[in-house]
Amino acid sequence: MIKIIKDGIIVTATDTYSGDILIKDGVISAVGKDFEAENAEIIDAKGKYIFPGGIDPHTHLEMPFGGTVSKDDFETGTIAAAFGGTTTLIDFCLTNKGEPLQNAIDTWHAKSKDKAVIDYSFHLMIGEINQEVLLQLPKVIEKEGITSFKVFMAYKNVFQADDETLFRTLVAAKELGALVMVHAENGDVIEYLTEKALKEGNTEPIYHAKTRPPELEGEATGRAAKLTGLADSQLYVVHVSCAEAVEQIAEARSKGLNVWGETCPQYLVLDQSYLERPNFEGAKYVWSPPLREKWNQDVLWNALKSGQLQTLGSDQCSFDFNGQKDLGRNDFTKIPNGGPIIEDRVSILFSEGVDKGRITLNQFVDIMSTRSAKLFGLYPQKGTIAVGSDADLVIFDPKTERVISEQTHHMAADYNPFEGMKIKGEPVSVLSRGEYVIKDKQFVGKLGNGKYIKRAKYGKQLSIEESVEALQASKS
Ligand code: DUC
Ligand code: ZN
Ligand code: ZN
Repeated sequence: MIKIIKDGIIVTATDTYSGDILIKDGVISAVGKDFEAENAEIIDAKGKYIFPGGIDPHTHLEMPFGGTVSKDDFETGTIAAAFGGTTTLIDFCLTNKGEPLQNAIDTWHAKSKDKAVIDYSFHLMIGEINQEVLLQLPKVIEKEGITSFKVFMAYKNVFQADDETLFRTLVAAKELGALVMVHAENGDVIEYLTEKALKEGNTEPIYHAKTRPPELEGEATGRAAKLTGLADSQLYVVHVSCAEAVEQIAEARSKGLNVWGETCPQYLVLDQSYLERPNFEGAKYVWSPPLREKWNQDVLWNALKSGQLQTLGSDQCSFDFNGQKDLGRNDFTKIPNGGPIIEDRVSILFSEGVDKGRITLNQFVDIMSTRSAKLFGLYPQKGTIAVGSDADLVIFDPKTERVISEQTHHMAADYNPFEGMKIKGEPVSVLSRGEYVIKDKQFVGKLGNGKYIKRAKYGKQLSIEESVEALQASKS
């Protein structure tokens, strides 16, 4: 079936123009003016923006964490993502020390393949690195198309890896063509500060922030950046929350290092004072790194605008307030970290960023889609509007006004951290490979229609033909 999206304002990371998009066999087959075709479905997009589908580079769906499992899975999580204008996500596959990496990857395939309604891929956590792990990595890259590895510098005795592991991962990634991602906080010092806080009887949610000060994020970010320089490798710092970390990334980049940074909507619009909300409400706002003092928000926006930070991830890792967050009612260290963000990532960036004049429309597309496609080996199959690219498209009404609420969101979690926030702009329809997932604000997709995407190596773009081949291989 041929579809023609007519008279929309087409926006990419570089251009804005009005025109038509012709979709055939799931890909964009032409972009131009006044298209007509027999038997084509015509979609009127007058007055609407057409964006490439959003790419969320950072999610944790149905992930075991803190004695529980994150609430949104590949069904509710990808449906909510689609409502919000995201058509591809990259989820973190957690590994267990001493077990074959393939076991973890198989576990992640099993929980995603019959549920996802949009396309997805995986990053792989590296918790240890030894000869056995090194021997498995080429297969992870070649067979699975997993070209990004995640190292945790925090969560001592759970996920945390030491500096040797980080350095060896950086060296291996350089050789193999992968991007190393870090959760950058100094886990050893956090451990000391949390033990001290609990010993002194300080158990409320605000102590989560007080025991993870910004200096520890800045220190870990700087350390990871320096090790990257030494290994002549490449680094992507996830969920940057504060000025101290931005400074370290900017310094590394000024020296020409391949260091990239991501922030998240929560750090752009919420702040540390939310953790002090009464009746344990502060637990809804527990993330690691924690929310920071409000002035950091301007630093993060400026870093997105100036390009020192390049992407926006949701760090989607949702937990119910009742029954999950309250595991930590008497001890802030037991509050599962994270929140439901996946649905509002794109809208918040548009409303607070473009509508309020902090970033341009083209920067918005780059931050919410294109740059992640380029960094994570999805481009040009994903992340742009071009002939041959997947028809992953968002028809977006910039004029709608709405209020974010748990009452109307599509995530499974029982609260929304942005409750009551006024938002300008909303996706009206969302297409994944040419098929509607959201049509006129209604979900019309199908569970399992989302495809696993194998990604190209770092710095190496697949040609459109190679992308199509890879996609066909993943279908068979
Ligand atoms: N931080 C969170 O807040 N949640 C999931 C994992 C993480 O690092
Ligand atoms: Zn993290
Ligand atoms: Zn995360």
